[in-house]
Amino acid sequence: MALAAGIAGLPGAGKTTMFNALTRAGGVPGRENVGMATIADDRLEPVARVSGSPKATPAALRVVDPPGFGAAVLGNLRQVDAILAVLDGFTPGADPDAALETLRLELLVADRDHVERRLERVRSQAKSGERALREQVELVERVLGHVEAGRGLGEWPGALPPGLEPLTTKPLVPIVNGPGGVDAKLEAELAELPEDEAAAFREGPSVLDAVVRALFDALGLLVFFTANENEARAWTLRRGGTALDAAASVHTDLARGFIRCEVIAWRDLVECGSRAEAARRGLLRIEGRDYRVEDGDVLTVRFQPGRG
Ligand SMILES: Nc1nc2c(ncn2[C@@H]2O[C@H](COP(=O)(O)OP(=O)(O)OP(=O)(O)O)[C@@H](O)[C@H]2O)c(=O)[nH]1
Ligand SMILES: [Mg+2]
Repeated sequence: MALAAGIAGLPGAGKTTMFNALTRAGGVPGRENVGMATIADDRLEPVARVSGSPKATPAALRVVDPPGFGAAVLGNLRQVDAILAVLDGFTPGADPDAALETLRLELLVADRDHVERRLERVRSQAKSGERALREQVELVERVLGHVEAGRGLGEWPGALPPGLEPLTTKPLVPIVNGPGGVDAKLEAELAELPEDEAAAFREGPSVLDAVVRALFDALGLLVFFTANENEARAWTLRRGGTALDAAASVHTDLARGFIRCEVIAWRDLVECGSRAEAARRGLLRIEGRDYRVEDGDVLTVRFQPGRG
C-alpha cells in the first residue's frame, strides 16, 4: 500500500483546505477525508517516451485529514507514516510557532494516553504471573515515565514495547498555511482548474510540490520506475530498499516468483533512446533480490508466475 501522511493542526488551521489542494479529492469539513496526492516527477515522461508506454502514472502518497484536533482525533493518525502539521499563517496575528508547540504537546498527550491504555492491558494480562508479561509491564511503565516527563517516543533509547503505535516517533513536517508560506486556499482553488491554466496563473511550479517533496524527504523515500508497452509508472520505496522490496511494492506475485531484476539508470535509458541500445552499450545490469535500489532506477523484474 502507498505510504500515508496524516494532516494535523489546530481547529480551522486549514487542514481540509490543504487536503483538497494536495489531493483534489473534494474533502468535506467535519469528517475524515482520505485521498491520494501525486508526486510530480519530471523523469517519468521521458522514461515513458523511450519505452513506448502510452500511459504514464506518477507515484502517489495517501493523505488522511481527520476533522478537528485533540488527543482522540490525533489517535486516527496512528497508522500514517508521517504527519503534516498545517499551521495557521493567514489570520491576522496568527502565531505558527506557538501553534506548532501546541501541536507537539497534543501529540505527546495522545501518546501518553495511548501508553497508559497499553499499560492497563498488559497489567491485566500479567495477572497470570507469566514472567515475560511482568517484564513487559515494567518496560511499559518506564516508557510511560518517559512520556510523562515530556519527551517524545522518538527519543526513547532502545526498542519500544510491542503493540504500541506512537505518534511522536513519526516525522513531523510543519507547513505554514498562508501568504509567505503555502497558500492552501489559493492552491485548493487552482487545483480545480485544468493543469495548464493553473500553471499559467502561478507563473512557476506549484508550491504544493514543495509540500510533497518535504514529506518525501521526511519519509526517506526514493523513486524507481517501471516501464513497458502498456504503462510507465513511478513508485516510491524507502531508501535502502532492495530489488525484492521494490518488486513487492509493485505486486506480491513479482516478489514471490522473483528471479532477477534488470536495472538501467533513467538517464542512461533516455540518452540511449531504448532498452536495447542501453543493453548494447553495457548500461543494463542484471541484479539479484538483494540489490539496493537507487533513486531513478528503471527496473524490470523477471519472475516466475504463480509461485509460492
Ligand atoms: N485566507 C485564507 N483562508 C484560509 C486558508 N486556508 C484555509 N482558510 C479558511 O479557513 C477556514 C477553515 O479551513 P479548513 O480547511 O476547514 O480548516 P480545518 O483545519 O480543516 O478545520 P477543522 O477540520 O474544523 O479543524 C475556511 O473558511 C477556509 O476557507 C488560507 O490559506 N487563506
Ligand atoms: Mg477539517
